[in-house]
Amino acid sequence: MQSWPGPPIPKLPGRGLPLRLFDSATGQVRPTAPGATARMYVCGITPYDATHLGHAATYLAFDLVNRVWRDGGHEVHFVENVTDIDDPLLERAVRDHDDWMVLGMRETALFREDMTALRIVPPRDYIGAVESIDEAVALIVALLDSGTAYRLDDGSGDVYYDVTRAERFGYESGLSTETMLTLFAERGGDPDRAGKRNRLDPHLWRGARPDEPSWESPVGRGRPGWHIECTAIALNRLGMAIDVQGGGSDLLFPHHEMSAAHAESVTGDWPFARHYVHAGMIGLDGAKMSKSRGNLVFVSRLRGDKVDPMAIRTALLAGHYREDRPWTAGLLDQAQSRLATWREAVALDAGPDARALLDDVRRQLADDLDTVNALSTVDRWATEALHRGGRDADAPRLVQDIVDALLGISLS
Ligand code: 5CA
Ligand code: ZN
Repeated sequence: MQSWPGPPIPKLPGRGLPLRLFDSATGQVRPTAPGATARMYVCGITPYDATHLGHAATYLAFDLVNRVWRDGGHEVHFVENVTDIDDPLLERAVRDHDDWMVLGMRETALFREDMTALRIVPPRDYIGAVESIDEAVALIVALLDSGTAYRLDDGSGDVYYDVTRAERFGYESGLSTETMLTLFAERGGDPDRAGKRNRLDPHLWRGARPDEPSWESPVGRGRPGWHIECTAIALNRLGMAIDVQGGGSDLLFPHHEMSAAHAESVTGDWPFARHYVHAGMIGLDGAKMSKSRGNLVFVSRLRGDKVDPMAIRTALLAGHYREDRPWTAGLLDQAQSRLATWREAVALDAGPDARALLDDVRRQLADDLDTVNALSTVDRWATEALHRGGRDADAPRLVQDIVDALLGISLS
């Protein structure tokens, strides 16, 4: 699939620090330790509605991971998917008398525009579920051959994954079986489906149903399950022991737990990822912002209202990526005035020395992406530059480059 244009990234003097990130599997902030090329898979959108601020916040968090690694001297192989076939997309298309494929293409195009406006560094591989059906099928065949997957014998053509075959099942989320069952039922699973070996078994293949799109394959006619799609797309491009598997915290279970388990079953190798990283949920009016609830603020709507995308970016970075946090209009106002101050300061002919600022921002971001303090560090320099002045003629340009390269905020 076509990705989107990458923003220019200024090169900063010296080199950034190794990135430490909270890992859901161990419950600890641990150093990432990528090789020359860091490998990251981030779950993409299900394109049946426009990008809202919750999506944007999650993609911003992983954009910072990308930027901090690059500043540390790594290449980054970043892969993202588009779930361009799935139940919610089909339901929306039916509701609106729309063609599911055109709906997906339209919302994906809007997503690309939003990502471009927010200056998110694009993935090297941006891959749709539909275009990778053969990849998912190959994994399902391997899982059937090893007895890890099984067919229901009710004529549906459905294939399930036997979770008891995953030696370490549950290690990523660390949840009790009871909680897993609750979340599984809430998030697309079918614990009460008759004929399954275990209640938590997720489907790998959905046999063709009348009025639903389906594809011919060696496992029959139908379409792949959601988790195996992400497994296939990630595994075929990045391999095992990737540096980061990422998404919002609502994906930790079952989606990420299952996609990691699938990868581990197929390869016989462990772990799928060295860090499992999850962004907190953005809320609105006291509830998680979600397409199913409809309490949404769209990035595209704000852009349409002439809101500076850099203010959206700054507003979302003003909170820590792991915190569940509400979106408020006040956040946008604060971001706008913050940006105005920063822009005024970097337009000065000279300012206070900014080398300490570079060290501080690098240290703060390397510490589990502490954007809250990184933004305050820039505030302090800007306030000093505007009120006390400074003699360093290179400082305003350096600060502009730091804010651009590390925080992705363009002040020009
Ligand atoms: N296509 C799947 C992943 S393979 C999916 O979850 N799509 S999505 O469109 O529902 O969400 C896209 C990303 O945004 C996911 O990482 C999800 O965890 C994240 N997300 C969804 N809602 C919010 C929210 N309110 N706050 C923060 N992140 C969110
Ligand atoms: Zn996914």
